[in-house]
Amino acid sequence: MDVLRTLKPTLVGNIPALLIDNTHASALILLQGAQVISFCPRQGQELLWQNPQACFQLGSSVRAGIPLCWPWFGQYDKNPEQVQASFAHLNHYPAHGIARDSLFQVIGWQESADETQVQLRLHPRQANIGLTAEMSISVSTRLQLTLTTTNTSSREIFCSQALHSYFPTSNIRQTIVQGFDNSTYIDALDNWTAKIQRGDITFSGETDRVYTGTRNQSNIIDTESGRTIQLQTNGSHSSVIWNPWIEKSQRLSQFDETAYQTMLCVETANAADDHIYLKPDDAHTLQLTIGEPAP
Ligand code: TA6
Repeated sequence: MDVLRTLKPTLVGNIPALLIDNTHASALILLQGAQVISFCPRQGQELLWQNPQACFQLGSSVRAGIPLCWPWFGQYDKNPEQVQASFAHLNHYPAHGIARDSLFQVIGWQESADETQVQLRLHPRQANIGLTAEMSISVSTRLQLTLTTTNTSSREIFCSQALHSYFPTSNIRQTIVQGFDNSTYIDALDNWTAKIQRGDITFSGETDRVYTGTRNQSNIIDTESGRTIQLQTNGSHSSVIWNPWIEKSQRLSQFDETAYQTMLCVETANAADDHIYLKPDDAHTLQLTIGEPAP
């Protein structure tokens, strides 16, 4: 890697990583899963939830930052039939797919006065997945992830995916998520029943919902601190909102049982009816931009 002023290779635990440090922000990216685990604007605070219980062990998924769910989201057998059929020939179906514990290669990097960019590519070790994933990450005053999935096979493939973003909050009970009013959601905690969201999303218990038909902007508002985190998306019309609350927190790996109080997941997805259809050589791009509103 040519020496760049703002991009340096490093290790987190035994996982190869990239540290980006420019005039706008700093970021830490695991090559495993192309997983951003920290993004801190120079003029602001860390925008991704920091998990003291996270384990950084090569080959095992890490509960922090923005895990990549690919080429299926969630439990494989809860996906649409076409997605399941596209990977029926595999013999291993980990939750949230195979990307988040797989090493990506660095295929490009650029720096300018405005941003530092890096491109990472996954060639799935099971060559017969038939897809490649490329993640472009741009660090400036905002963090931008662009995930491109390409069908490199000779067959049609259906897949689902999510950028499983963990965000910090002072107090989950004083946190709202704007941008989903009147959206339909599937409630994973109520037999996958379809419901309608009325007003802002608030949290008073375990929450695990797939919102479909969503628009491309949402805000996470920590009313206790007055902080807003803005999410802008392209190529996604579904979002997953998750907080494990008390009981599930006691069962989760890499998770302190009180941590539910200061985190939430707002996941930028192509899940449920918003899954992706790719003919041979087709590509789909999913983009997420995370930042704070201009002062
Ligand atoms: O995105 C929500 C969800 O599917 C929850 O059901 C919960 O399982 C969460 O992801 C975390 O999954 P993980 O496999 O990272 O523990």
